[in-house]
Amino acid sequence: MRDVDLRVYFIMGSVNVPNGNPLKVLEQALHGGITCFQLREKGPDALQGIEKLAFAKSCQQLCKAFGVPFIVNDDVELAVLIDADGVHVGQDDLSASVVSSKIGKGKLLGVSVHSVVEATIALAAGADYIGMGPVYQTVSKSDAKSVAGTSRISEVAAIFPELPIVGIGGITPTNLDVVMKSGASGVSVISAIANAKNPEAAARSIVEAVQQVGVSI
Ligand code: 3NM
Repeated sequence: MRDVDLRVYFIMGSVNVPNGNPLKVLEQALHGGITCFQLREKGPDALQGIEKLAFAKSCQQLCKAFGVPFIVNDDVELAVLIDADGVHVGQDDLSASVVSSKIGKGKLLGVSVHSVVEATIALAAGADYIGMGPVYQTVSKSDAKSVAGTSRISEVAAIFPELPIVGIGGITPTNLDVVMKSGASGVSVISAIANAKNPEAAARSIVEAVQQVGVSI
């Protein structure tokens, strides 16, 4: 299991910033102190082909400049092509074990899970961390499952104490303490940063809230 700093894990695609400049938002989030970034270019209006490739490379360059891992959601070919730091897959995407063999050792593998059984399978497939949600109601994922709270996170954390977990779904600076206290290593957010008037300040307030729970950044 490779080590990754998941404490403030920002996820974004161009569709999450419809009226602004997503690269600017990412840059501001990096200035604000995010510790990990995932490019999640999904949905009917998502960039495709060469535009997606160019956008991914720009995001990757920004992350590199800040020493923050750059992870690609689902698109293993893209991740391999541009030598991303890792890939994140859901249960409906390519199986984690297939992804693991495609990206090779040394790259990060993240898997979204919703139960102890799925966590067990993800771990066996070589997952470096798992995402669990939606903890709260989310507006950013149209096919999100029903709100799960934090009980499953506690359950998985108790069984696999070494497996890093990130909570996801509707997380903000004011509701993340219970997520961290349930055993998560960090929080993943889209809208709390992407929809903020000031993404840098928004990222910083998440960093500070995580610190207050007792995890130093
Ligand atoms: N996955 P926001 S919820 C990408 O439950 C994603 O697995 C989820 O966005 C899951 O921070 C979600 O705006 C969207 O709620 C998170």
